[in-house]
Amino acid sequence: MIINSNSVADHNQKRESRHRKKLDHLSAVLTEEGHAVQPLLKKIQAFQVAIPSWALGTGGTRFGRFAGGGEPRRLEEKMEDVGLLHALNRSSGAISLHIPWDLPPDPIKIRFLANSFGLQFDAVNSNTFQDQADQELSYKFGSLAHTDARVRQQAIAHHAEVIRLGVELGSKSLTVWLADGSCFPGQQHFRRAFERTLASLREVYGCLPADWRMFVEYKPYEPNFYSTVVGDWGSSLLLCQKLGEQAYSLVDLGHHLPNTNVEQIVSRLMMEGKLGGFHFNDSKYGDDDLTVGSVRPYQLFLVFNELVDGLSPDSARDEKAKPPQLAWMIDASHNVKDPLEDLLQSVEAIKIAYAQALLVDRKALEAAQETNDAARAQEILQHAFRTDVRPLLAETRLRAGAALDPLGFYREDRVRETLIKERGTKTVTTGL
Ligand code: PSV
Ligand code: MN
Repeated sequence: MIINSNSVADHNQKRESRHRKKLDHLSAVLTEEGHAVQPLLKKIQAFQVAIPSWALGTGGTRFGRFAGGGEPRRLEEKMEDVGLLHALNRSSGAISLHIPWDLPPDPIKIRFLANSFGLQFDAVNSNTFQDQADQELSYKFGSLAHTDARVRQQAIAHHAEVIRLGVELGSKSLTVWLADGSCFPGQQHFRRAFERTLASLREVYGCLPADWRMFVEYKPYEPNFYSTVVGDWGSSLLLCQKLGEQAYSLVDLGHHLPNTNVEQIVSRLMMEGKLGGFHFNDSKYGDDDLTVGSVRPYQLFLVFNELVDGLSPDSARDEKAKPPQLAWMIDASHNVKDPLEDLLQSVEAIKIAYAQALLVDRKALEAAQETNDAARAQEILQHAFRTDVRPLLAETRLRAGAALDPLGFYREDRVRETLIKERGTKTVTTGL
């Protein structure tokens, strides 16, 4: 299915006068507060969030999965879905593949198809947390950390293959998330498991092309419940520092124990020039993989507050503090919502938090911090957080030819119904 640009134009025309009123009001207020609106709009428009191929179908829990209809059955249809999202918001111009769930049948054709939807390939993801049907050795007791060198070699070879495919697609980074760990005290020797992981990762690192980056994701528990080899940002940072300058830590917002101060982790990793990117999602308990901003939008804003602070040239007190281009990606699972609606909401929430963080009066905040004025610091942050920036986002969409109200358009245009007609009601996407 392709979104008809005339229908988008009709949709926008019906809403434009209301939108203008809201934008004019907000622009006047922001200008009075000393913000330059056009540069703000430019920054918001340029912000793109990659969509993971595995979030396009209905996810599930270990108790069950309740699929909706019209879900993408293969890679080409997943790309078509990301193309739909991008046509509606012009902010989702990249897809991240998981190998072997998304083995490209013909990389040249797949690249051509991506081009036709205006999409790029974001990080490629390896998978050594499951056994595949044709796999010789099992990952039941780990992969890159396994006690058996043959299993480690198999996992290293898999990573080399993922990089090779990524090169063919034009991807520029590899994300490694390892399920390796233990379920019981005493099951695994912590130091030896870490050392084996480092040695294996060094071999994978050696396969990276010079212009690639490796992202090392951490997670405190699940599927292993007692210990995880790369369980926290400290372990990830340690590995990345030992691996070299192409290795960076990746922060998945759901991969922290309850009440962890994620924004402080973000600041520390940026300080060391080792923050590589994000997997955005929201949660109440842990790796819930809920819609971004649905449970804790203030935390999301605080994360962006650190990002904007760290990315601004003024705050870079030395060269090391300037991180390279960060990778922004959603990593969510949709159990009860239509995945495409959920993703539209997530992208919007991310961009709202970014836009609000751009409004923080950094000089005033620094002054409040230096004088230990906690009340003033809170007022400054919450003033930005409570500003309704949605007209700015809508304006960037209007200018880019996207929909003023992407979710509204999605429903009016009956996109899901069309996908069901094209693909059927009982479809299962690869990898879920
Ligand atoms: C693990 O929970 C994770 O966050 C990793 O990023 C995986 O690649 C992804 O989910 C999909 O299973
Ligand atoms: Mn993740």
